Amino acid sequence: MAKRASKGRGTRRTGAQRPRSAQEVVPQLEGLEELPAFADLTCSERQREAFARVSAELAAAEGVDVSEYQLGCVVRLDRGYPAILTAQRVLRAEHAQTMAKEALQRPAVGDWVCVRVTADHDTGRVERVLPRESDIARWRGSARGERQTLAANVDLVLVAYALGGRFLDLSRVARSRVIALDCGADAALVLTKADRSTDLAADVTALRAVLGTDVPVVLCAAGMDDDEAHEGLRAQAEGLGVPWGVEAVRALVPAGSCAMVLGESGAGKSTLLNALLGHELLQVGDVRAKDDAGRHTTVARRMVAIPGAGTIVDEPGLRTLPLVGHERGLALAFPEVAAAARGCRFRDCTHEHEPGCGVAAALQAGEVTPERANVYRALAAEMRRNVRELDPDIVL
Ligand SMILES: Nc1nc2c(ncn2[C@@H]2O[C@H](COP(=O)(O)OP(=O)(O)OP(=O)(O)O)[C@@H](O)[C@H]2O)c(=O)[nH]1
Ligand SMILES: [Mg+2]
Ligand SMILES: [Zn+2]
Repeated sequence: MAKRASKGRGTRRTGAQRPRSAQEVVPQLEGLEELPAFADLTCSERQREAFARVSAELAAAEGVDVSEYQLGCVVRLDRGYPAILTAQRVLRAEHAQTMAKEALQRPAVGDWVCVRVTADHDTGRVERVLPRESDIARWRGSARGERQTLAANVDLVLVAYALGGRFLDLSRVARSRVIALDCGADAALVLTKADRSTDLAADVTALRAVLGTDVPVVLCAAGMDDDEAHEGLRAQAEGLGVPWGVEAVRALVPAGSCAMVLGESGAGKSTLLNALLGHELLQVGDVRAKDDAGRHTTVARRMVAIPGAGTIVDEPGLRTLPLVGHERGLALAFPEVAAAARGCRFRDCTHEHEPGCGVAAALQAGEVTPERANVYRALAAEMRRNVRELDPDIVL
């Protein structure tokens, strides 16, 4: 039986209550299960060099021994408090005051950091975040909001999308991939709750038409217990040429690599990770009967080591994924449409009705499909709108 949230929503602090200290809010280190081993995490050469440089500089500036600085990886973030894994141990850490003063990047899960650990303390202090190989971020609070890093140094974004909803949200799936590519990671689509789809073939065909055939797609129903039904779905998936089940997800995340799950609340992300782990580590929540919406069960960002594979970061569900300045990601996700758009007569062509439109010509010539052109147009239009809102003087 899966662990379930006792309440629909997290209890909210009211103004009258005193703020709780870190010790009260943050789970004790003893309770941190399934952390990866330090040796299983991959730190790039560039990050190692940065660590050597930064720790030497800090040691010289502080007049302390360089051995007080260690290389660590942020494996958990609970309400902003990181847990850091070093070659020696796992420790809670606070942020160095200089980080706020100098407006330095705050660490995210997956970040490699330079952490100061003194022998008489059981907590560390994050001094610097080392350069990121990828930075999976989303725009929070529409176009005038801010970029929020969800996870760093992730190789692959597992876009979790639940089948059987009111409609198949092609734009949601496409935008998730655009964001992953824009942020320097690859993306794979994990279609969860396959048992709820009323027409698996139609769903897969429609998604493939928009994503193209080179995007890995996996079908699964990790939250369904019925073995017989699983076999039926596996056969259907095989018939459609789509890898089936939890093992197919595991195969996407080879040892030494790091992935994260990205999806709406209730998409079944934690359920999937529990199935990969082989036991119910992560809390799973109900969805609202009315509209299938999840209840934001996962609140911590947390890296778990998957047996026989790499690591995966469980994430809280995200309702919106606005596109703001993701042109590069859009071009990477839709290269043939972006190439056609470069041939448009007008620089601000919307590819809807303008004369001399390269996309319209490519559609005519069959070089671009209507399914992909439609989603590209919609996402590009959204980006144009958002950038205007961000800065009314910019014309795209
Ligand atoms: N029918 C069906 N239900 C599933 C499946 N996988 C998950 N569920 C249900 O979907 C609900 C939400 O699952 P979670 O794993 O908590 O979803 P989540 O994406 O982690 O949600 P947040 O943590 O809120 O972001 C639970 O009631 C699960 O039992 C599945 O394969 N089939
Ligand atoms: Mg969850
Ligand atoms: Zn055009």
